[in-house]
Amino acid sequence: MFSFFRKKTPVPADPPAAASPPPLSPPAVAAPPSPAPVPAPVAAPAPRASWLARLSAGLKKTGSSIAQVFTGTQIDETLYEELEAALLMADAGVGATRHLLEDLRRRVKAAKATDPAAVKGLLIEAITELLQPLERPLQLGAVEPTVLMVAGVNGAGKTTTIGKLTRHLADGGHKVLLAAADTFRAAAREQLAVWADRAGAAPQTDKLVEIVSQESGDPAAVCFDAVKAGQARGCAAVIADTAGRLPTQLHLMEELKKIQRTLGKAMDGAPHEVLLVIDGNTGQNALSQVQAFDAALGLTGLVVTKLDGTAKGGVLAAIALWARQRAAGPVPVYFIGVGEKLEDLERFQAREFAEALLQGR
Ligand SMILES: Nc1nc2c(ncn2[C@@H]2O[C@H](COP(=O)(O)OP(=O)(O)O)[C@@H](O)[C@H]2O)c(=O)[nH]1
Ligand SMILES: [Mg+2]
Repeated sequence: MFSFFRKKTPVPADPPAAASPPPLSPPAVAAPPSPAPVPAPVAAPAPRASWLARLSAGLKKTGSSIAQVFTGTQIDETLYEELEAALLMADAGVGATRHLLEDLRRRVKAAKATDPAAVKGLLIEAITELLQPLERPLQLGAVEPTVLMVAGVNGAGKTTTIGKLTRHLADGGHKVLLAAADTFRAAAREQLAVWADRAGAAPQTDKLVEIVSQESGDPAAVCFDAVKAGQARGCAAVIADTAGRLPTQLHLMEELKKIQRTLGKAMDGAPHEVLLVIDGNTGQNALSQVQAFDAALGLTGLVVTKLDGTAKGGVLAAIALWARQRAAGPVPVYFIGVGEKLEDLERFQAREFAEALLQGR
């Protein structure tokens, strides 16, 4: 089993004649000095600080409007009212806003806080606790190949996210097969092929990434072939990139279910992961997307992209509140995207996110 971006654990040194691929290296910690100079990879992992800065910058507007609430001199009803407005503006939704305010009042009482600045710290605690169940790493490798199916609306960032994930896998020495099941848009095949090239471009990751596509193929058939090829070629992961669709396009949702069933026919237990990619700018609509795709497919994880832009970030709170009541348990947010480059994908961490949300810089 391996998980992505194990940043807090030191990377064990490879034995001299290691035959097995190295574990995924965490992009955030400084890599141990390597004896031989390795040509620069396509894009070196950004230091964690700069990555966090991009997240905070993206959420800046939300941060400053929430931070504004705590600039007064006393903790009174006006403070709570302003905070309610700021959380609603940040896309947290009515339910999560109410939950957070009630929790915050309890915390303020328990801490006997009198300074508004202290309330900000307590709000970070409240948000962290709400988001915590969403924090779970994506574990791959229990079965080979691990089959991932990626869904979402058009333009959410599916192909980009797949490119980034593939890069991290290939960097770790894992063989990946991409299934271009987005036969809906002719350009999508080429886009995925470009990502496959980029992902495999670094010398050490060369030949680790392959792509299966069919000129005018049925997406389910492409996925079937990809899983079979992945098994035959000893791939660690097969990732199916599906065409974007709205949950209201019922025939397209049926097609997605067919892809899921077909993956299961190609390999017992597949797809092992069903990921929904959501654009962080979608606001409250993101929650209805999550619910609809979950009802159709039974999601195993989420990726929230474009948090570097004008996203308000509060929708994660709305998703977290919904996830609490989900019969199958909370659906984790495996990754968040903060840019278009290969290294702009990071594991979701509840506390980090809560802090970035309230930064206000
Ligand atoms: N700023 C930003 N742009 C992103 C991010 N992820 C994807 N994009 C951009 O969003 C657009 C749509 O992405 P794409 O992967 O093609 O979406 P798909 O239709 O879901 O496959 C592209 O221009 C990407 O570069 C992100 O995290 N931040
Ligand atoms: Mg795409």
